[in-house]
Amino acid sequence: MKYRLESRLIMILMLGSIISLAGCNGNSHENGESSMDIEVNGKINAQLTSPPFVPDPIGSRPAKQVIVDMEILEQEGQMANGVSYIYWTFGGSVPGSFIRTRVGDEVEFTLKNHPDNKLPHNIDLHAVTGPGGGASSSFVAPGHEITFSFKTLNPGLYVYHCATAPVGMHIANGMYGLILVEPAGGYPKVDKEYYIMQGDFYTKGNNGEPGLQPFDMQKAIDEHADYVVFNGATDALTGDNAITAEVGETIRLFVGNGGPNLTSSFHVIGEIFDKVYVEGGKLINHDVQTTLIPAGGAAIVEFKVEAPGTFVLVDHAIFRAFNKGALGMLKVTGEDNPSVYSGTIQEGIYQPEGGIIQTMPGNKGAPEAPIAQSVSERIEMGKQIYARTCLACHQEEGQGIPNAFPPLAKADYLNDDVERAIAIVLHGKTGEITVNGKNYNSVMTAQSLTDEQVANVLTYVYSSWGNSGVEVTPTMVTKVKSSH
Ligand code: HEC
Ligand SMILES: [Cu+2]
Repeated sequence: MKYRLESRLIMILMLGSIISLAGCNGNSHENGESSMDIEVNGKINAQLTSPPFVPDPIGSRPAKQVIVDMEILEQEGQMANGVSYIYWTFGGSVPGSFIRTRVGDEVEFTLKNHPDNKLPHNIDLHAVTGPGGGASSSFVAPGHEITFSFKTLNPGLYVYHCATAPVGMHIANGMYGLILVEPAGGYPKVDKEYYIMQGDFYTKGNNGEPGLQPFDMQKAIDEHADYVVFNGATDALTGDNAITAEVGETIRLFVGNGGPNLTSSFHVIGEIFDKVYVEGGKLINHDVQTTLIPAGGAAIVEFKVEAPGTFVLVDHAIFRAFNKGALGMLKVTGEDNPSVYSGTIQEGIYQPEGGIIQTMPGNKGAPEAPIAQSVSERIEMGKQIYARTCLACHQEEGQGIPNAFPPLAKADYLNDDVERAIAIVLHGKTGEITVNGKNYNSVMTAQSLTDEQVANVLTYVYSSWGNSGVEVTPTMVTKVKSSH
């Protein structure tokens, strides 16, 4: 039911952008007129950086044609000590590569979907004035690339994210980042700049449960986050990964919130923000303790570090910081400044003693697919492969996702024809099919598995969730393979 509601919402959103397309010719933004008239002068390749780093400031450069080349990678990474996760990324990091432009630039954006990826993706940049923020022009299947262009009309700090259905799932897996549009002449100079983005994650196992943790759709819908983190992982900004500065330096943080669900109460323990560009826009607030960053929003905060020590970045919804990972560190070195602060300075004082995240044993090094000696071994091995390869789409209990991924549980299509199912896993499937009376017309990409692995995963599927219980052997897989 809830899923269906979601897809109806997407349709309404899409309809909305079609209507707005039809309803207005040209740009109705307050300063659209003048920014649209800025002429570009030459061409450059955008410097893209992974967090916590940002590209060089724009300074006084004139508006140019800016070439952005972004590759989507689906890859396993570490969420917490001993806990891994399959992240979907823009450019190989969470958040995705930082893009830095100035107002009036013409961005020529190429989005590449790596051939090893399993899913189609796209990009919606909040800095874009146009239908779907580019999403409707950038839908790209694995092994393809697509180019679209836009002019940056409004200065500010903007979120970009994937907007492919199920949208929430793509965002929850890490598909977001920031694009900065500097005003003409750039922002005032500071000594250090960093890129930080909060995100909430939903895993099958609870916080700290070791191993490869699949995405949990129901927890995401219920907004029960297992992890709330900066830059995609609990330790992305702690210990050796801390950001650094020296006493007396001015710091600018570009802070975004990918969500998908939670609003951030962004705070640096022991600092006061001298300036906050509220919501990443033009309005500047002064002397701020904690700034709100909505899901799908951003803020720019600036402060000067006057005393040495470790300053801790948190979401001040404080259980998230100490129990779910929303904690980072800024290490400031230099001379004590007793006129500002003269207490005991202890590094790491705020490390979460909640402990689970820190002490879970690693769970790496499972041997590479050995040969199953019995049906029960085959099912056990198949279960692992399912979790790694199929679960993202067909879901934990094989229930699928309505209108997107067909069910495997009690699926007539699956149970009616074993050889057809083998062929689908080997070669992928496109075109309309009917499963349990519902139509699906989507793409399943071919899975790169050995014959043994295909046999194991299908045997697991057939033995689960009320299916027929057939054993699929490697010989059967080899036979189907050679008949194509
Ligand atoms: C990227 C998402 C995705 C992944 C990963 C994926 N599938 Fe699919 N699968 C689909 C889609 C979409 C269809 C429907 C294709 C169509 O509409 O033609 C489908 C169809 C099927 C079908 C036939 C329809 C049915 O419900 O019986 C089977 C069987 C199947 N997949 C098994 C698997 C197995 C086993 C794996 C893991 C080895 C897997 N799939 C991985 C998306 C995926
Ligand atoms: Cu995506």
